[in-house]
Amino acid sequence: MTPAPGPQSPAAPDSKTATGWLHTARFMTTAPTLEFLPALDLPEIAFVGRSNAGKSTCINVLTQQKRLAFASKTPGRTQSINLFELGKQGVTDAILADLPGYGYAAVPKADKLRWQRVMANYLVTRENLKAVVLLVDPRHGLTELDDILLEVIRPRVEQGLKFLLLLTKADKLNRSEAAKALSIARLQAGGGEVKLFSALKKQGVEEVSMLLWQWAHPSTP
Ligand SMILES: Nc1nc2c(ncn2[C@@H]2O[C@H](COP(=O)(O)OP(=O)(O)OP(=O)(O)O)[C@@H](O)[C@H]2O)c(=O)[nH]1
Ligand SMILES: [Mg+2]
Repeated sequence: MTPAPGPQSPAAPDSKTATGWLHTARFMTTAPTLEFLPALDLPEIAFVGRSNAGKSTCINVLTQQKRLAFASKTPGRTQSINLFELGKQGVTDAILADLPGYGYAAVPKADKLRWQRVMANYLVTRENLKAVVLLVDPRHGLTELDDILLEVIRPRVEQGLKFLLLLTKADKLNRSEAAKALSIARLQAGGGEVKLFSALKKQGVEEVSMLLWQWAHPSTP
């Protein structure tokens, strides 16, 4: 039975509520492998994508903190999943997860394969995973590893996992390139959300913030 919309459904947030919520972010823990990740009963939103796609920068812009997530000096080398807590007045109500990027050419093959396994395991088994934000540089488009990731999460997306394909570094595109990148990405996102984002120009910050807020605060029937 579909519940009638009423006071139980959370109102769509205004952008201030959503951005203010993201600004409460604080470091929680770092885990080198899945066994070290704490089991949590809070909605978790994972940021994934190629090395250098702009994951850490995106998290820093959304949370308005310069160095919450580190942009690694040696990209692709980080083997850790970093968790950040969200929630006003110390009441944690959601988690952001910054995952190391994949596809960095200079990483030894064995390390690459190990990390790809860790990430696939994370995406398949993380019980409280509520949403995945896949960051893609639209100048490169989806790579083979991005496609594999989409395949890995597809069964969970079909079961309700939220998905956002975020086209980063939008400041590098002119209007027609941006429009073209959006329409291509919409075809590839399989019905998931697609948005343009620029950390440099703060483009998409409010839209993405509101989406994440809604995902973390679903209506209770
Ligand atoms: N022009 C422009 N550059 C950006 C933007 N976002 C990130 N960058 C740059 O892209 C580079 C990589 O950004 P990171 O945030 O470290 O990328 P990452 O996806 O976390 O990379 P890994 O940690 O290696 O997986 C940095 O030099 C950023 O300054 C953007 O919106 N516009
Ligand atoms: Mg990073």
